[in-house]
Amino acid sequence: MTHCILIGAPVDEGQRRPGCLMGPAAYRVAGLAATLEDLGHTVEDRGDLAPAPGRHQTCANPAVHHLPEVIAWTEALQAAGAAAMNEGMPIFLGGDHALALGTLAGVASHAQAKGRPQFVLWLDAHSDFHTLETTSSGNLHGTPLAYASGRAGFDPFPPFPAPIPGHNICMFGIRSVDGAESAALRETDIIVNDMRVLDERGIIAPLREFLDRVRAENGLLHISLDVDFLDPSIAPAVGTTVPGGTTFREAHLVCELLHESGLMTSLDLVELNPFLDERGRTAKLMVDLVGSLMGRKVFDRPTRSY
Ligand code: HAR
Ligand code: MN
Ligand code: MN
Ligand code: MN
Repeated sequence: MTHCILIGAPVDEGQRRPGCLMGPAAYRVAGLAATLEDLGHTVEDRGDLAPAPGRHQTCANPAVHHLPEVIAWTEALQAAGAAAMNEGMPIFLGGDHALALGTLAGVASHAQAKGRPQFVLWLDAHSDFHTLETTSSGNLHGTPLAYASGRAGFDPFPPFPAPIPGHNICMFGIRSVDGAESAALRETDIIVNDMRVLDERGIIAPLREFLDRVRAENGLLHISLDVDFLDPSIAPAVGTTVPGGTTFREAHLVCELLHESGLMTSLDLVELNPFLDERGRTAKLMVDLVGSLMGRKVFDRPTRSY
């Protein structure tokens, strides 16, 4: 039984297609709390965060937009995330992926305080590895993993509290990486399981390799689930669809294995844009995936080690 702490993060400023701010409401309407309670967990919904108004930070890249607002979200989410980690498992209801600038900062500072290594599983079509200097879209939802890695190029942001070593970061589902991101990623030891890897090896073996390391090092595991990890044919409610994503069963299988591992300590649900949904099906699928992550199974066979 887990104490699940729902934290709404209606961040819409990290990209240019309005609607992600409706994400937290859509997860609530789709029955997230009841899904968790039916699985035997306790749920505490802390409502939606409302950050202090942005200040007046600027940066040299003129493409970057909504910088003060995103910095304000980052500060608010870092504080809320670090606090929630002491009390249960935070589930951050996004909101676009810029929210992970703050959630990663919050969980990493908590891990540092506990003297445990932080690991990150990034389930996404995109590598989100731009800095303020390299992004050409200026959309800050494309930057959180660069920030969490401690890369330079985030000057107006608070310094990332405890940069996460590349080898502790594992991406899954990747199929859209910009040139500057590729070049920067090659200089790291971040594990990039792009769709090519998953096509060749399947999704289980690379996932187990990573989870084995998290377990062996007694790590904390943050999972960041971007709607566009899923194929757009099953999850249309996202502004940045990329064909060739994971299937319904692949996604559930990842979640089921993660549950069996018992390793997840925090979770982001990001990029849901309910304005683009079809009768709530994407919101419902995301809630069902959280069900799998938190223990729902078709048949309750004795659990393997995983
Ligand atoms: N790399 C592109 C950019 O920086 C697209 C980033 C899209 N990111 C998300 N989240 N949708 O993964 O603009
Ligand atoms: Mn705006
Ligand atoms: Mn993303
Ligand atoms: Mn994405």
